[in-house]
Amino acid sequence: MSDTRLSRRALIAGAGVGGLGAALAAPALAQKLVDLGLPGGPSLRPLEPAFPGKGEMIVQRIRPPLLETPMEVFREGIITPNDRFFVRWNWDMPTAVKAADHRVAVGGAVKQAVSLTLDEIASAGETVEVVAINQCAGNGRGLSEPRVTGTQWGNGAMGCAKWTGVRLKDVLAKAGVGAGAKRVRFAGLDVPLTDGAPQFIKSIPMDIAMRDDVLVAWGMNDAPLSILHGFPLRIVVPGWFSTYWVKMLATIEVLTGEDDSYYVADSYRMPAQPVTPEDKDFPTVPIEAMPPRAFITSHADGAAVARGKPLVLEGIAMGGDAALAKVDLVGNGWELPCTLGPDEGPYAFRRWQVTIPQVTANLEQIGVRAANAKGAVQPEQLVWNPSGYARNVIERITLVAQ
Ligand SMILES: Nc1nc2c(c(=O)[nH]1)N[C@H]1C(S)=C(S)[C@@H](COP(=O)(O)O)O[C@H]1N2
Ligand SMILES: [Mo]
Repeated sequence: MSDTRLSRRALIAGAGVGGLGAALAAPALAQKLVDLGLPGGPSLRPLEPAFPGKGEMIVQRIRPPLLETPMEVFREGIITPNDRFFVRWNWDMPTAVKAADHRVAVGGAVKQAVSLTLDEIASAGETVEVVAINQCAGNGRGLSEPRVTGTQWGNGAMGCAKWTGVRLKDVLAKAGVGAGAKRVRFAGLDVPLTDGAPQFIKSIPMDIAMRDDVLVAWGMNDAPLSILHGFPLRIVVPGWFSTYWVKMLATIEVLTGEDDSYYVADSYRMPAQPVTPEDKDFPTVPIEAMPPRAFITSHADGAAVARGKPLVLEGIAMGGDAALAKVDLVGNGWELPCTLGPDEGPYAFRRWQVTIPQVTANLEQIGVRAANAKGAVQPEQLVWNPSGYARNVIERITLVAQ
């Protein structure tokens, strides 16, 4: 039996109840700290193995959980293991979900509103697997200068997994998309923590919703989704920031107009043109497709390297919403092309490697610059914005010759 069928079976039969309960309410935090190197604010965070199904994670917030992946995890491969994958919930997170009772309501501008069981979702169409990066729109926000508000993430609010599910368009076909459909909106089971606060609901344009690789997914790296990652079902939009990847999917709603809900119309938006911290009134655009990024994973900032010897640098890169085209090592007056590793598809991390023939002095402020197939290239300077969204400036480190 293939992995795919196994994970489908796990969805329908095996994973009856996903639950966290007490473990999440009161994790006992030990005292191991990690320094995220955040300028202009507190930079130390607890490093904890205390969360269910998780190894050591950087704790940004306990409840609802905001857990960041330590950068060394990205050394190991292009797939981020489930137990080290970052976690983000905007509001409270249900801690028990019963698969047998779960339904996904498909309504709005449809021919026939339906309420689907997990079995009906799993058999709505062909099972599809996509390797794709799930990256928070605020990833790296804590590195912004000047400082911005929001979760002060380092660069570990990202991960790459193999997602298994059915196409969203096949699920929509169960209800039949009605005339004049413009967008498709998703809601999960989670509710706001305070009365009157907006529910976390998000929508995507119809042409994106109908893409062959946009999924209603139940599998993450061949395991059923855990509660933290949205058991039993989540939306996967490869190439787009994960704010659209709604977890614990409960409602799919076809809209005939623009979406005026808070998290689309008012939040998760960037200035349409670059602004300064003094600018107050400016037009904004929604954060959608991801730009290219690259990271050195073989060496941390300030690491010692051997003088007089060749130096091999390694890391990961992503194209964003298009395939990675190239990665160059830059800084110190160089521009050295990097060799790319195996290609797992346009939306996956890809490894890169480069050899500096001989280290003669400190390597000051070196970085790697990714470009994608659409011609987007990482900028030299941060394009600052008030929420620190979509960071993709070239990340720099200094290596000390010894
Ligand atoms: N139901 C639900 N889905 C959600 C969210 C949420 O708060 N509720 N947060 C979104 C945001 S902002 C991010 S970054 C990703 C995080 O996905 P992960 O926890 O699986 O890494 O989930 C997205 N889907
Ligand atoms: Mo996010």
